[in-house]
Amino acid sequence: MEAEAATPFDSSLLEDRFTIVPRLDRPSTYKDHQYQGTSTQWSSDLAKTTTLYVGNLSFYTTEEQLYEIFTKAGEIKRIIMGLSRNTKTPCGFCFVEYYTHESALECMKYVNGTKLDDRIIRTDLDPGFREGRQFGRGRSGGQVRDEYRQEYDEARGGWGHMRAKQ
Ligand code: GTA
Repeated sequence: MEAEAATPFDSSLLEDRFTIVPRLDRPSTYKDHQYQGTSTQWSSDLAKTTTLYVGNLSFYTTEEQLYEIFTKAGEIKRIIMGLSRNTKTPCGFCFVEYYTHESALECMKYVNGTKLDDRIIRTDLDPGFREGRQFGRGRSGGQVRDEYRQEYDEARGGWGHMRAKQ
């Protein structure tokens, strides 16, 4: 009897199975340095929050586009656009408030990491919006991380502020 030819081993199957995928449904280690409570309070606020911070947005993404994508995770109470402190124009982030904590968790699982205006957006659980938090805290009025950005990013205002000064 003739031996059956062995099926060639496809190593890519192994890679697919064992690649470690970052968990997108967990909050980051970020803590707002202007938050008034302790780290424990921050964590317990996150455990029941209905609010998300959304980062890596294009400066050109509109509130209407945000409603369209974030409504997939649940009914939205309000969206607060992140604005440059100086120009009062969008600077690449926003807060999304849902009616329920479950919607916020759904958003972390299914909207986090998706593409909007060709950018991978990042959502993070947030203890809740307070007046003033909608403004960038960078020296130029935009987001702090944009000041340190090394690469040119047209959809986020071009060069980072610090780089532009070099
Ligand atoms: N829930 O991840 C987040 C998040 N981020 C990044 C900003 N916000 C967030 N909220 C949640 N999760 O209301 C919120 C803030 C605020 C609004 C705008 O968005 O709570 P911002 O981005 O302009 O300012 O916030 P923030 O958050 O204070 O800046 P960040 O990135 O944490 O920076 C803190 C410190 O680290 C600063 O002292 C800065 O000098 C330094 N730093 C930051 N990035 C770099 C870098 N790449 N290199 C060197 N130093 C850096």
